[in-house]
Amino acid sequence: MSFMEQIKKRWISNNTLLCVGLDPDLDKIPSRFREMEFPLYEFNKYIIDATYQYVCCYKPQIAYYNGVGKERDLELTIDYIHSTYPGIPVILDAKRGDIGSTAEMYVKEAFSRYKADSVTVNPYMGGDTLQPFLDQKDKATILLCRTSNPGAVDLQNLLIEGKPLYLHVAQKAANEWNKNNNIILVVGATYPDELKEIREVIGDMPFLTPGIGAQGGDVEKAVKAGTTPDGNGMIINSSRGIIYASNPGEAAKSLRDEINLYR
Ligand code: OMP
Repeated sequence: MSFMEQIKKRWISNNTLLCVGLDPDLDKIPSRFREMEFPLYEFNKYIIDATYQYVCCYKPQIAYYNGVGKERDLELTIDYIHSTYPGIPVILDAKRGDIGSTAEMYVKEAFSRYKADSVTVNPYMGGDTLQPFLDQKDKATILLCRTSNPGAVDLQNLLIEGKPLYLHVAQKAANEWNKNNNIILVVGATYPDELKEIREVIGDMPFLTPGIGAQGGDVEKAVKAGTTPDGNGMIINSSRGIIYASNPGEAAKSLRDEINLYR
């Protein structure tokens, strides 16, 4: 089953738009995991076992692993999700993007090495650099469109031909690049007006929406602005807000329920 089919199924069968971000920091995880051979993997297993019923997918951010030489923990984590909870897809958050021949290697990294189902990509080098990702019909390519951080305005809001750059990205994605129907857009929860504006121009293309929890995004505003008319269309990520909660299972359930209130 393709990523898009899996995520749509999971939105409905498990009634959830929540994505838990697996961004474990060795300095912040409980000390009992630190002495283990694969500390980040063991911590992730604890998070996954506590939250799997409440999520539509998981999103490990690659820097938390390769920044500290823990790539094996990432491989083991993705393998654990697929083998223990089949039907829950994995987004590798790597924000790749480079000329075509290098992009081919990034495709191998995400899909052959790590066996992710989807990957985040920076679209600013243009359509040819996205093609190797988009050619993977069963995988989803998640393009940065309007990110959640305060400095997003520096470039993404610049007006070009009267329109902010992020709208150009959204429209190119919807009208030119999405021949295989496998594009998702990153639009942060911290900017609900932009969520609404982008939703209006792109129809029902899904959003990956980070910025809930630690970054302070408002759940009600984000869900109301970003969902499609059927109450789906969003993958809403929280990383630190869930993984460092005293009870991650309860935190995931409560965020899923809060999201569902406004769908
Ligand atoms: P928390 O703020 O801890 O919930 O983490 C947010 C996660 O989403 C991190 O893995 C970020 O790298 C990622 N992210 C953003 O925070 N903002 C964006 O605009 C895009 C992403 C992303 O692509 O996932």
